[in-house]
Amino acid sequence: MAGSARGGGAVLIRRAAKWRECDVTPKQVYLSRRRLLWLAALPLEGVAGEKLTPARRSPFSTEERPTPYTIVTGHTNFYEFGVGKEEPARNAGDFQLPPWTVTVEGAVARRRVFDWDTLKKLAPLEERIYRLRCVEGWSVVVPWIGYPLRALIEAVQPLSKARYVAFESYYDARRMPHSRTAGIPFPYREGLRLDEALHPLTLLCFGLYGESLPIQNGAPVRLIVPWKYGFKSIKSVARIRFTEGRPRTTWSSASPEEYGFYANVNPAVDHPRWRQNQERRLGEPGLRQTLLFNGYPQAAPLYAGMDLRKDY
Ligand SMILES: Nc1nc2c(c(=O)[nH]1)N[C@H]1C(S)=C(S)[C@@H](COP(=O)(O)O)O[C@H]1N2
Ligand SMILES: [Mo]
Repeated sequence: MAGSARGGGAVLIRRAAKWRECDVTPKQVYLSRRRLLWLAALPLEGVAGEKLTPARRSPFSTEERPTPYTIVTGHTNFYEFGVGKEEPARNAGDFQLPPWTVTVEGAVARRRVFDWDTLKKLAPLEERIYRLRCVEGWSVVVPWIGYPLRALIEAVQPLSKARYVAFESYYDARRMPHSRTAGIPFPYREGLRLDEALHPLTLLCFGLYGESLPIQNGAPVRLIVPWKYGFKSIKSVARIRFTEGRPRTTWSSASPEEYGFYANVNPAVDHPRWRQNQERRLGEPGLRQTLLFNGYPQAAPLYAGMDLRKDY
């Protein structure tokens, strides 16, 4: 029986201020039997694993060597499918995506529900090889496939009062039982200032390594904001809302003194309990220096006049 070999440590529930992404102990054993039952009851259409051919390679791509596919897809953070790095790949293995729509609402002239085909064809797909730096101190280089989020924003025409964009992940507790012990509330939420969302580096991402996104990397569509810590790059986006006020986001609400709204990669601003000036590039020995804005200085003008230590 799946899970029987994993043993069952006590679930460690900590106060919100003590949570980190990496220190909530998983507990999944007692849920595995129920999981099989409802998977059988809910046959849904899937779209993962399809070949994707980007029209071009973006000039924003790094020349750095991409992290091997097995690491990019094997070591992930996706708390809906468990908190261990190898858990999402294992637990999402037989997950069937529901027929996908993305609802766009709030302060826009054209509120709409994008069906999957329309969303995917909104702009030409490009390959973008980006660094991704997790706040936990590891990084990867990934050949993502997608188009600038800007294309979607232009299609819905934000009203002049819109200043932020809020994102919400797909969530179904029954179908994501490992999420119940993750220690954070779901659905997962993230947000950007509108000008950050419009920045040419901000990618609406449909694939990696020439194929549609594996479930554990955020199928079928996710955000990639390469100059920010990885938790801003929300997976499996189902809802996008344009707002006047700054939206509440999952990690900055769970532990505000540890995770800010901006979460720009910054080697000079340490996390309260660990340093941020170095990182471990997965698949490589040793440590690398972490770069301001994760090595994307094009993002710097967005924060002109701001104190990056205060607005972290
Ligand atoms: N919905 C959702 N999105 C998420 C997460 C998550 O737990 N749930 N984890 C975030 C974190 S902490 C990181 S580092 C990146 C990791 O992306 P990757 O697993 O594809 O490398 O996804 C982010 N997006
Ligand atoms: Mo992360």
